[in-house]
Order: sequence, then C-alpha cells, then structure tokens
Amino acid sequence: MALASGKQANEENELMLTLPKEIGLYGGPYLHLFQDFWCPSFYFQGVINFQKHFLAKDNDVFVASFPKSGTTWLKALTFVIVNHQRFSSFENHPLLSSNPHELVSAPEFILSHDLHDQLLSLSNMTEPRLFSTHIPFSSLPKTITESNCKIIYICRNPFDTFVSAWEFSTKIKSVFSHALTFEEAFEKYCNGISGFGPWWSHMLGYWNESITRPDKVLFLKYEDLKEDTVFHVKRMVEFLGSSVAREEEGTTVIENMINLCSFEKMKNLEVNKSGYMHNVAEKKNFFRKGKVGDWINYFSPSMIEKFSKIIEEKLSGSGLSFKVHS
Ligand code: PAP
Repeated sequence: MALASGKQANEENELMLTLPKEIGLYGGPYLHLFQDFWCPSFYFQGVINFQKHFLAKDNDVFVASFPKSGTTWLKALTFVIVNHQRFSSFENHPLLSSNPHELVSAPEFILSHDLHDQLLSLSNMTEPRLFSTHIPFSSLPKTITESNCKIIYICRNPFDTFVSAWEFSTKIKSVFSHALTFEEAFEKYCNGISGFGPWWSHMLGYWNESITRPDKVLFLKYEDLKEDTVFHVKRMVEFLGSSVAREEEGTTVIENMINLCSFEKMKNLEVNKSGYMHNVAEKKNFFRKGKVGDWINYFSPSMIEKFSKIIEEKLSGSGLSFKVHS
C-alpha cells in the first residue's frame, strides 16, 4: 500500500492553502472548504489519509455525527452493544475506566500522524472494529460506503448543537479555539460555516442514505434517544444484529447498558471528571448539561426567528424535522 510520503504531505499542505478558508470556533487556525464541507485545519491531513488509505471490513461499525450532536453518548452505547460478549460485566466495564472517546477513535483524527503505524494498528484491531467519524457521508471513503459495514448516525436540533459547540469552544485551550463572539459564531453557523458543516448537508447526506439503504445507515435523533432510550437502543441492537437481541428478553441487559451510558453516570465517573482528551479539551467538558432545549437561554427573539426560518428552508421537503423543546 502506498503511504503518504513527506512530499505528498507537502502537496496536501499546498492544496489546503489554495482552499477558501474561514475562522471557526475550534479545530485549528481555520476551516477549509474541501469537497463541499468546512474541514478544520487540524483534520485536513487526516481526512485525506482516511480517504486514501483506510480499508473497511464488512463487520466494521461506524458512529457518525455532526459535532456536538451526541457523539459521546452514541459512542458509549454502541461500544457497550458491539462489545457485549467481550465485556459482559457492568461492574468492571471499560467505560468505567475510559472516556468513550478513548475507546472509539475517529480515523480522520488518528490518521493525521504516524500513518504507517496507525494503519497497522487499525488492521490489527479486535473485530468487530468500532470507529467514529464527523466526515459528511459524501466524503466518506468508498471502502466504507461500498462495503457492508454499518453506520449509526446521530443528529440533534441545530439550536442545541450550536449552543453546545459554543460553550465547548469557550473552554478549550485558546490555541485551538477562536475568540469569536456568540453573535459572530451564530452568523457563521447560519451560513453553514462550522467544523464539518454545513450542518444541513451533513444531516441530509446521512438522512437520505438512511432512507435509501436502511440496512446501511441507522439515523437517530438526540431528542428521541432522550425521550425513549429503551426503544432506540433496541433499534440499535437490531440494526447491528447483536446477540443482545436474543438474550435480553426477560433480563435487565438493555437497562444496564443504558444506565452505564447515562449522562449522570458518565459525568460523575472519576475518569470523566479530570484529564484532557488529546491534550486539548478537558474530558469533563464533553458532559455539560445533556438537555434538550438549553438553547432557549442563549438566543434573542430575532435570532430564534432567523434560525427557525433557515432550518425550515434547508430541511424543507426532506421529511427531517426536530423537536426543539424538552
Ligand atoms: P463531540 O462532537 O465533541 O464528541 P458530542 O458528544 O457530540 O461532542 O456532544 C456533546 C453534547 O452531548 C453535550 O451537550 P450539552 O453541551 O448540550 O450539554 C453533552 O453534555 C452531551 N452528552 C455527553 N454525554 C452524554 C450522555 N451520556 N447522555 C446525554 N448527553 C450527553
């Protein structure tokens, strides 16, 4: 397999310099408009390496999301389901001693450095392999879209997603974030300018695919998962063809899984209270409020009106809509 040489990496740096760029909330000095999405600088090389070098296996599982839509929660739930046979004890589970982001990695992140070693460790991972990604469906490597691997996508109402991203950006190390005002960041968000955005094409890419290929993409909403976690976790179990589906009848397995991954449980675990992820963001900041409708405390009436219209216009005719209040 041909790996990125220093020369290739330089070519990619040069390519990045030719792309339209904007300041974003976090993820590097800039967002670069690449393949119709705003790729944060720190992910650029990793995205290209992912597209060029990743080899999917038919039993791979991907957790896909727009940032701040419930990735951490979905990673935890999917990890517990996929590894049910391997880690059946809820008293001694890896999620009690590791943050979900440490257990489920994004190839676009890990392949941004030490490509050769990282590819080797990916190919040696215990199967089924579980990954995450923020890349839009249309930019996923063909090896993923054309193989039988499965994708679970989570989206969240864009009001709360924006507020969650805004709050997160104020807490990460300043070298990785920008001092945009709330209003400036909101204007950019309205125009689709945020990491891996526009948010509407991100959601719609996976939404449309979930309709065309329901066995390939399971589409979840954060709000639905909050409202009826048991129902949607059972959908995940069925979608993944997990043995939990056969074993769970008359047991509390599903409830135990849900409790282990619940906001309150995860937020209060020692492992999630201190320390950094990738030396950039404190782990505790991945667990803020975990509520539906917190946006109401942030938006002015004119912002609400403007953003509601944009959401309606962008999603019109798609069949995708959101509950925005709890
Ligand atoms: P990421 O894209 O950076 O990985 P992501 O996990 O998608 O972030 O989003 C973080 C949001 O999920 C936070 O929302 P908030 O800012 O509105 O509070 C976080 O609190 C919420 N979250 C994290 N873990 C859970 C969980 N176990 N259950 C419910 N919500 C959660």
